[in-house]
Amino acid sequence: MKDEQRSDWYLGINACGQVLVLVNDGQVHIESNNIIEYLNQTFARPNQSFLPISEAEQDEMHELMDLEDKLHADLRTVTFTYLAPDPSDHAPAGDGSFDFFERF
Ligand SMILES: N[C@@H](CCC(=O)N[C@@H](CS)C(=O)NCC(=O)O)C(=O)O
Repeated sequence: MKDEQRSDWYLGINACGQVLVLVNDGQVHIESNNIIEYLNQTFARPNQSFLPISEAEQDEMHELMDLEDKLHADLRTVTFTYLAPDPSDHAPAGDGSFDFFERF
């Protein structure tokens, strides 16, 4: 909300300036879909996958993740071009709350 994703510090770990980023064991991970897969590979216990077990459900999950990935870029364009082009619009109200529908 404070555009911190555009700070030098943040751009140093994600040159795209997008949220989110995971730093684990000194390694930087970007792209939420890749982070989901990384978390599953790194932290899921045997027989306790975070992801669906069946191949059909995994295929469906990957289709949905791909769809979201493509849709997200379009939503970003619409948001920053038409809905909130001024970065000051991104700042939360005084108490830190943010009511998207109240603004538009
Ligand atoms: N493909 C990226 C998209 C990340 C993305 O668009 N993040 C948004 C927040 S949900 C963001 O950083 N918006 C601020 C900006 O683009 O400046 C991912 O899935 O990690």
